[in-house]
Amino acid sequence: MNGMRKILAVDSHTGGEPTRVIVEGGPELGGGTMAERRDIFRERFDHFRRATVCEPRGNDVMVGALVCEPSDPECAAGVIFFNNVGYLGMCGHGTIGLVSTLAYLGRITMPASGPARLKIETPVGIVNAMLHRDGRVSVKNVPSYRKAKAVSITVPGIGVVTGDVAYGGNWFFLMYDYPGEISLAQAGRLTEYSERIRRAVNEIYPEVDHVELFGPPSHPDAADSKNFVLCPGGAYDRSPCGTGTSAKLACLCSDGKFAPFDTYRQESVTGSVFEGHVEIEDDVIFPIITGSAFINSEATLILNSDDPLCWGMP
Ligand code: PYC
Repeated sequence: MNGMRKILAVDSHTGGEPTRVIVEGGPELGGGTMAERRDIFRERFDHFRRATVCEPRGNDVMVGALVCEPSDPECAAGVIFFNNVGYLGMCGHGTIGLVSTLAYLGRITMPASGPARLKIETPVGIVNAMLHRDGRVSVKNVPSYRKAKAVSITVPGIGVVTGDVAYGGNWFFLMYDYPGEISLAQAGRLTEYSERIRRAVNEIYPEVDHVELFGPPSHPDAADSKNFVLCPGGAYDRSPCGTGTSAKLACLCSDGKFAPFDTYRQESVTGSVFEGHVEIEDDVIFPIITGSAFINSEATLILNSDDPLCWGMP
C-alpha cells in the first residue's frame, strides 16, 4: 500500500458495548456465503481487522462489523463480526448496533405502522431483525441449544465449578452460582476467574470461547439475573451479551423453566438490560433479544503507509 487509504465507519454502543460498523473501504471478499467471505477475510485480510478494531484506532472492547452485500437476495445486508483477536459467528449487541446504524444512515424504510423487518446474513446463518418505532431493536437469533448440562470441571486455583455448555451464535460456558459479587468494581477479579475457567473448560470443550457468570440482579423488579461475560480477546462484555443471553434462554427452555410468551431480562455487569423471548419451531429454540443502540460517531479511519502502526499494534 502506498499513501493513504480511507475507511468510513459508524461507531455505536449497545448497552455500553461498542460496535464499529465499516460502511465503506473494506476488503474485497468476493460473492460467496458470509461464512466463505469470513474465511477469506481471516486468511487474506486479517491486517484489516487489526487496523480497524485494535489499538491505536480501536481497543480491546471494540467489535467490528463489516457490512457486505448479502448472497441471499432476501437479506437486507450481510455482516461479518470481528474483535481484537479474531472473528465472531454472531453478535447480538453488534446486530442491534448494525440495525441502528443502517437506520441512522437512512437505509431502513419504516412502514406506515409497526416495526421495520429485515433479514441479515451472518456467517452462522440468517437472523431476523425488527427496528421498533421507538428505536429499540429485536433480533431473532440463530437456533440456540445446550450441548452439555451441569458439567463439573476442576479449575486450577478455584476448585470444582459446575455449569452448562451452550450455543447461542457463539459458544459459552455458563456458571449459574458465581460465589462472589458481580459488579464493575470486581471486573479484574471476574476476568481472571473467568479466564481460569475458560482454560480448564477448553481442555474438554475447545469450542467454548466465552464464559458467562451469573448472579442476582441489582434490582429484582428490573431484571431477572445479572451476568459477567468474558469475550474471546480477554475483554468483558459491557452489554448483557446477545449470544450469551440466547445461550442462557436455550438452557432455561431445555430445563422447562422458560417458554414462548415468557419474558426474561438479563442485566449486564454495567447495569444495562436486554429483554429475551423465545420462539420454538419444530423443537428448535430461536431466542429473540431486544435492546437499544446509540450512535457515537461517524469516522473516517485513515491508513497511512508511513505509519509504523498502520495495521494496528502487533
Ligand atoms: O452481544 O453477542 C453479543 C456479543 C458477543 C461478544 C460481544 N458481544
